[in-house]
Amino acid sequence: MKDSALIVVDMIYDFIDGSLACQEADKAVANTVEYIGRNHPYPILFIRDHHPANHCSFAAQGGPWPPHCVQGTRGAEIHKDLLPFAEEELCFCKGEDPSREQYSGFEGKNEAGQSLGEVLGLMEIDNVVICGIATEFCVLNTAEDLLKAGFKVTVLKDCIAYVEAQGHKEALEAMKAEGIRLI
Ligand code: VGL
Ligand code: ZN
Repeated sequence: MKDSALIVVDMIYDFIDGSLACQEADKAVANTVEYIGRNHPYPILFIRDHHPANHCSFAAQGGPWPPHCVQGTRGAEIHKDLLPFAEEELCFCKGEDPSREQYSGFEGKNEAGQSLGEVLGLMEIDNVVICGIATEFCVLNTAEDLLKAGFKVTVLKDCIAYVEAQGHKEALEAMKAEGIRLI
């Protein structure tokens, strides 16, 4: 599967056991590790929500969320079981601009300043397989942006976790209707 890549979205501690812990997160992480074990090697790209402490997404600034994934804290780190697969140039941070909410990882940037979309293009990837957290926010928005950009998109439905069951269900239905494959 030379032209395929796995994109692991926000499998970071605040979404797993921290301030924004999501439902089924432990299961999603364990299933992702298992999936990688069955399908490695193919490129694995990571998205990280990575906020400054004064981000507009936080309640103190009028946003909907408690502080989460604050730069330099444990809550902003990739889960230890996935860390061995994370190469620096294939980790893309988003949500760094304090004045802008950014659920999609598509414009996330690596240390060299390249975006996810750009790097997938350079790697000649056509098929993206997505897992991660949260279904109804970052997974949905990232999957939709990749689809719009012309990639074939598959979401691993046993490897995603969510804020709220109803939103999770609706996001899966929306993705399916748009032509995103759920397996
Ligand atoms: C996300 C809530 C707040 C996400 C990010 O990436 O799904 N959700 N920030
Ligand atoms: Zn966030």
